Amino acid sequence: MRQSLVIANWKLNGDLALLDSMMNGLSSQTGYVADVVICPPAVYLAAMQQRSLATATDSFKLHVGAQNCSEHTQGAFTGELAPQMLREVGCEYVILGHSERRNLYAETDALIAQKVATAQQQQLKVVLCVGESLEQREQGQTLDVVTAQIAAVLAADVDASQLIIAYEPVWAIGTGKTATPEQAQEVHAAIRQFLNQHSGVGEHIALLYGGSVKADNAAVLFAQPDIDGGLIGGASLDVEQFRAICSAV
Ligand code: G2H
Repeated sequence: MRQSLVIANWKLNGDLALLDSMMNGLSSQTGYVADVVICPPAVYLAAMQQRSLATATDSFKLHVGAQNCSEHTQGAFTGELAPQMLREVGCEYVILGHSERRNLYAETDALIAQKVATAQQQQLKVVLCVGESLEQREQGQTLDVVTAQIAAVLAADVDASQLIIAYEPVWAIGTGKTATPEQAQEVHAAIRQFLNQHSGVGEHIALLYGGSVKADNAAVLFAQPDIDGGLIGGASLDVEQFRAICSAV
């Protein structure tokens, strides 16, 4: 059975007060089917790990994730965070290849592949983000773009079976425009088929949808056969809304 996951990507938002209210709000309810991961800004990771341990019960634990990491494990790289440092403060997951990293920080497929390889070598579970721009979708290039982004990572020294892939159409990120369930399912099915053909792992790895997921559209997206959960930005900053999304899997 594939892992179901709901991952909060806080981006450059939130503070310790939100961390407390989010963790209290989520842990006061039980019965989530999905594993729930919070990826706050990196300065809050250690605090989150302490709170996660304090609020964990036999049936529920919040998992800690980072939004980025270095492709290096040490050295003269001012401002960078190495995967094993993230591990040491409790991170299990790391988001890599987010379109904001690709577009605002000029991260290339080659760099992202290096980051994935290093992160996996340091035992982080990688959430690899892929997705097309509006222009690429309108030109019918969606599947080519998405599979090329995945192929670049598979060409590196990575364990495909340990990847989690998040399909995030760039035109749906933070815009309020969500892909329709049919559009999302079509791409997820194609990604699964591509992974089957190239690594034989398509049936086993979790594929998440991201891009303006909210409490009122989560259930119908998560009901699609190839969507195993979501990567949630804006709506993960609201305790009640995020809790409803976690319960929609
Ligand atoms: C896409 C998503 C989270 P939002 O970036 O990764 O953000 O839900 O705000 O579109």
